[in-house]
Amino acid sequence: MYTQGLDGKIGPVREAETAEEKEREARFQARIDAEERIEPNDWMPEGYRRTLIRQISQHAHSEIVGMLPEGNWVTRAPTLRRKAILLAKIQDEAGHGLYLYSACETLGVERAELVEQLLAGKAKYSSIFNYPTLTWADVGMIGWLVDGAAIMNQVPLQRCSYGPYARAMVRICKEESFHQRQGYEIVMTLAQGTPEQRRMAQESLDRWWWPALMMFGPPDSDSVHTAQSMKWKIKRVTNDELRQKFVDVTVPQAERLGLRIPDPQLRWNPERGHYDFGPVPWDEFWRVIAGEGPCNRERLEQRRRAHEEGRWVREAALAHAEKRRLRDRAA
Ligand code: FAQ
Repeated sequence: MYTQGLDGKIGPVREAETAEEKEREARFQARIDAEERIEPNDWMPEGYRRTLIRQISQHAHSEIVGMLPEGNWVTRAPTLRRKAILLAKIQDEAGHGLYLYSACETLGVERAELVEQLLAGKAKYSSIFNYPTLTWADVGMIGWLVDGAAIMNQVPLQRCSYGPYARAMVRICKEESFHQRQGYEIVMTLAQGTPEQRRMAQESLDRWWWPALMMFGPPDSDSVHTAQSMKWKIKRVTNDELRQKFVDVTVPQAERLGLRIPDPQLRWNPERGHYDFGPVPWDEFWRVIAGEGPCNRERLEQRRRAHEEGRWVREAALAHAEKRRLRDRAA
């Protein structure tokens, strides 16, 4: 198994070597098997800690980079009400990023270090945020499909074995479910609108459907981390199982909207009790996560610029904290 180290480099997890180490790992696994929560001060295998840092930091980065595609529409939202809702949603995503960075810091890594990894292009964030938002319908599609997929993945994470991550997920899921509904409502308005609005919704669904299915990660057969993460109960459900669940709940919603899912092989399979669906374009997925998606460069440049422009705020906050500390000490 391979995990990302604190330096952002991927390396093999060191196996327990001595009898004492093996015994400690066995006790740890027994706690996991008994559904006990692992807390920051508890002993944990290095691989468990590194896997969590990798996953939680990627998740935090996704929330932060995820603000950019929607942010593109704040100035062009069609009404004041839509603008206010969109602003609130984007602020929620920033909040999610902050809870997640905080959860990650409980594992002994500094947030500044994690942000550095993102800006240096060493850390991943969700593939979905490397696609452009070309029309207002895309904002609806992000809420309906992207937040919908995010919730599907995050609900089981509320039962993750690591306490701080699981607890962060509870609040995040509540907010994501509101996000999903606001997206669905935007798409519904368009789907019930003029022929041009309906076309806009359909064209957007055509572009977002496959990237949304890719959010769940590669097929289980190609997923390097799933087996160990399931054993540690970091992940509770596999990538393919979640993808299937997402398809099963989303297809009837599309039917209700009168929109067509762009997959000629999609059909209900009564024997399996699930929808069968066509092959996901995995080549595209691997290209996007290797940095070659339509907007990868733009997203990182925008984050780097924002980080640079926010430098004076961070420095001012630190200077203020230092002044207060000195004042308190003198008093
Ligand atoms: N994008 O072995 P696995 C949101 C990487 S939040 C990019 O299956 P794992 C809110 C994976 O990291 C969306 N990379 O990995 C919002 C690994 O590479 P590594 C984010 C991906 O970790 C909504 C390699 O492929 N949610 O949307 C992706 O067991 C609207 C092999 O994969 C989370 O992060 C991908 N889609 O399973 C915000 C949830 N998939 O690290 C704004 C937490 C896989 O070895 C607007 N994360 N990779 O270099 C997870 O549940 C898991 O990490 C998975 C991947 C399921 C994403």
